[in-house]
Amino acid sequence: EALNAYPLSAAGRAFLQAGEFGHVIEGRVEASAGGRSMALIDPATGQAFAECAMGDAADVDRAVRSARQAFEDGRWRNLDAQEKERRLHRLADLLEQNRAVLSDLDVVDGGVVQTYSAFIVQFGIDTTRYYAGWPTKLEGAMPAAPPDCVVQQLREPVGVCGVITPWNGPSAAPCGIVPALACGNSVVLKPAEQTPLTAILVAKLCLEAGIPPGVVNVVQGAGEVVGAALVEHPQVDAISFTGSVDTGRRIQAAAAPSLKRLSLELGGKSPQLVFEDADLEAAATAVTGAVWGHSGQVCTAGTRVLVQRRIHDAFVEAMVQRSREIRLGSGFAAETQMGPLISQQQLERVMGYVAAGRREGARVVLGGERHGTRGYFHQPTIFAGVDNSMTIAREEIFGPVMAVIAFDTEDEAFAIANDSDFGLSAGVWTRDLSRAHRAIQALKAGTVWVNTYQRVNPSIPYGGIKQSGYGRHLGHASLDHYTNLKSAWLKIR
Ligand code: TXE
Repeated sequence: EALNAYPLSAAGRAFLQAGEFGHVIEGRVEASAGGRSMALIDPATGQAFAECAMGDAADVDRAVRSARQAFEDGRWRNLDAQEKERRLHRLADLLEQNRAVLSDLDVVDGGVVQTYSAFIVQFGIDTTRYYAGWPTKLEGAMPAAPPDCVVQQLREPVGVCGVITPWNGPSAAPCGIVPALACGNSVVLKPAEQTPLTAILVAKLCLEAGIPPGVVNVVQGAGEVVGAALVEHPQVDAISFTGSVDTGRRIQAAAAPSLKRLSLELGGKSPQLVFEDADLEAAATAVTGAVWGHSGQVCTAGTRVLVQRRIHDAFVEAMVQRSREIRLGSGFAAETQMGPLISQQQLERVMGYVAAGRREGARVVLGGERHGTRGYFHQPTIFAGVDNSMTIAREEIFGPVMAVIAFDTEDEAFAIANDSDFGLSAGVWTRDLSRAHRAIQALKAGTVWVNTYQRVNPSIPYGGIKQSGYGRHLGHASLDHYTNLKSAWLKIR
C-alpha cells in the first residue's frame, strides 16, 4: 500500500510490487532458513514500505557453499576470457536499461536525491564497463630465472570473495562485484541492512547477463550476524569492506584466525584547504557541494574547511549565501537538493555532534537544527571558530555539518590538515602552481584534489591511509586484492 503513494517508474513499481526480497543463492531468491525478516524504512518519511529476509549464519553458509562450488567447478572461472568480457558488457547494458529502477530503489530505501542517484548509477555502469575489459588483459610474467629453469608467474583468482557494503551508495553495488568477477572469482555480497534491494536486482541482472548461478550470491541481514559470519567463514578467501572504522577494526580482528586478505575502505574527516589566492567563487561552490552532497553521508565529504585568515570572513559569507536556500525533501521531487539522513539513529548521531560543537565553543553560522518532524532531515550546518582539537573536527559525523578552521600560513594549514586520525582525501584551492605541488607532497591522504573535489573515475585508484583503511578500489590496483601470484618452476636442464 505504501508503494502506491510513490511516483515510481513502471519498472520500479513492478520490481517493488513483486516483493521478492531475500537472499540470492545459487541463482534463486530465497527466504531465510530461520524465517526472519526485517522492515525496510523510507528515510524521507520514517515509514516502512516493504519487508526483506533477514539472515543468519546458516544462510551465509549456504551462500558461501554455493559460491565455493561455482568456483571449484570452474563454471565462470574457466570460461574463455572473451566470453567473460561479453557477459560483463551485457551486464553493463542491463544496468543501463534498468537505470530508472536503480534510481527508484536508491530513493526509496537510501534517501538519495536524483542528481546523486544519477551519478552513482552511471558510476556503477562505467565501472562495470571498465572491468568488463580486464579478463583478456590479465597477464602473468616470466621473471629472470636460473639457467636450468623456466619460471612462470601466473595470476590466479583468489576464490570466494566476500563484499560488505554500506548504505550510502546502494547503486554502486556493481562496483563491489565486477572487479572480483573480472578476475574469475565467485562473490558473496552482503549489502547494508538499510538498503538491501539494489543488490537483489544486480544479482538478477548478473544471471540475465549469463553469469552462471552461484557465481554472484547475496545474503541479507544485520552486520553483527551475517557480516560477521561471512568474515569468519573458513571457505571465504578475501573480504572487501566499506564502512565505519569501528566495524573495520572488528573485521580485522575477526579475520585474524583465518588470516583472510582484507581491503578496508573506512571513514574520513577530509580537509579542504582554501588559500587567499584561490578562485574564491568557484571554491565556495565546490567546497559547500562537497559537504552537502548526499547530506554529508559520503566518505570523502570535505568536512574540515581550512580557510586563510585574510579571506576567512568573506569566504564563510560566500558559503552561507550558497547554502541558505538549499531545498530539503524527498528524492522523488526533482527540485529537491538535499535528502534525509539514512535513519533515526543517524539523525540522533548528527544532532549529538552539533550539540558537542556548541558545547565546545564553536559558532553556528548556518543551520544547526533538525529540519521538520517527519523523516530524518537535518539542516545544512556551518560551524565557524572551530579548533582542530574539537570533537566536530576529529570525528566523522556523516551528516551535513561543516567545521571551518582559520589558518595563517601554508605550513600551519598542512599541519592542521594532517593532524587527523584519518587519511582518505584532501582538497586544495589555490592558483599558485608551486603551492599546489607542495600540498600534493605534504598532505597525508589517499587522494588529493586540486581546484576540484570528489572526482572519481573507474581507472583511477581510490582508498585511504591511516585509519581510513588500506587496499585500493578501482583501476588495476584493485586487481591485486582479487588475484594471487603463483610462481611455477620447471627444470629444463
Ligand atoms: O556502519 P557499519 P554504520 C561511517 C559513518 C557512519 C558510521 C556508522 O561515520 O556514521 O560509519 O554507520 C556491516 N562484521 N560509515 O553503522 O557498521 C553492516 O551491516 C561484518 C562510513 O552503518 O560499518 C553494513 O553492511 N560486517 C562509510 C556495513 O558493515 C558488519 C559508509 C557498514 O556498516 C559488522 C558507512 C560486523 N561485525 C558508514 N557490523 C564509508 N566509508 O563510506 C556491521 N557490518
